[in-house]
Amino acid sequence: MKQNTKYMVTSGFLGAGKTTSMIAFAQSVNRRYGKAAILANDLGASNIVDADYTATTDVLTTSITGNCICYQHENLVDKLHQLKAEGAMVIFSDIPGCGIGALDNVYLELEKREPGEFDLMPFTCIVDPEHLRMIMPEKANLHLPSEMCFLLDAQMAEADLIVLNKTDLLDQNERDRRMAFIHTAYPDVPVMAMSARTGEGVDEVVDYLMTHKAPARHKEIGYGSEAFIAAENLLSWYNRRVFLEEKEDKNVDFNKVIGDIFEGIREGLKQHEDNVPHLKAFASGTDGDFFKASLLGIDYETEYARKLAHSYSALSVVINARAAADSQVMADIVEKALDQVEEKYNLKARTFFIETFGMTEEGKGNGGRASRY
Ligand SMILES: Nc1nc2c(ncn2[C@@H]2O[C@H](COP(=O)(O)OP(=O)(O)OP(=O)(O)O)[C@@H](O)[C@H]2O)c(=O)[nH]1
Ligand SMILES: [Mg+2]
Repeated sequence: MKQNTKYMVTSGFLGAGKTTSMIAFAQSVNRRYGKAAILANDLGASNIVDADYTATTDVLTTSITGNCICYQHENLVDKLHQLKAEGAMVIFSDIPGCGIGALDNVYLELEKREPGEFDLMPFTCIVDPEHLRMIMPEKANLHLPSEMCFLLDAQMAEADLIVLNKTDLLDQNERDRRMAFIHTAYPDVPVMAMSARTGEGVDEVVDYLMTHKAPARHKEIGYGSEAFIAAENLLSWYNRRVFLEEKEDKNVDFNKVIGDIFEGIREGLKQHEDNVPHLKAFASGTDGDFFKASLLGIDYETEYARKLAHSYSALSVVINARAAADSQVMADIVEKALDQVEEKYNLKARTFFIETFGMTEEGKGNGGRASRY
């Protein structure tokens, strides 16, 4: 009997490791089951770090931009068919933004409108052990608005499977403490642990996903509630592609340039008492040389998934910020950080793409307000 294509959505908070996990899952499937694919989803028109980064891997990949897959069903189904036609037997995708609502908007819609077309794997929430401390009894202050706690909780409550990620950062005691908390808080949801970075526990999660089906039943998690809107109101998106060129055509170490841009943004956010759950940058050089960095908040070190192996006299850099800051404030902070590196490294910056918007900001769509005059 011909097997249906399996499909899964990962949810989770900003920077929890959804993209890294999908890559690890897909590589595990490729190695042990058959062909996997990733459908990377993000908000904004284009110039998305996650899509560029995922495309550097050996995994079959495509992306959906513009809006969350929750709100573009036909487009989602078209992309799934396209990946299926390219031989994918398992497809992983993620949801951007608040990270909730895909159970109703994706799983239940697929069951209703494309019954039997895709085998839905457990709806999986990826959890960052650091973020989790915000809602554990210690109520850790990570310099993020308290409204974010609603999202962390709702994401886990909505899931068919909770995966505690980044176990490489935890000792046994810290790991046990978090697993015990999740078990107690969400007693009906299975919990597993892994490190998408080192691969520890990834095959076990994939085996679970490959052998279980999503119940695909509505859960009441406060989607659209006042608490949800309060959290959504605080998040903003920033996407930019900027071409940085050394004015005298000299080679520059762009690892340092982008590192300095991140430090400038960190300083600006600190001054405004704002934060960025996930700031990302991607740049590609020649012959597969590329750069990818993440900053998961002003209090943490910048993480490098990859640094450039060579110097360049010019490079196109994609910067994405998923911030807990006003969109205009965020835009001004990035502008200032770019001005500083232009000066320091004798660069000329040309911006080819920029967009910035609050998640709920009026005017974000392509519509206006009727004139009263
Ligand atoms: N130590 C460690 N870091 C990880 C692990 N998984 C992901 N990361 C890092 O966490 C950061 C964020 O990972 P992403 O996969 O981009 O997270 P995400 O959930 O896709 O982020 P958004 O799409 O912006 O919400 C990156 O620097 C990753 O390298 C892990 O298992 N261990
Ligand atoms: Mg991602």
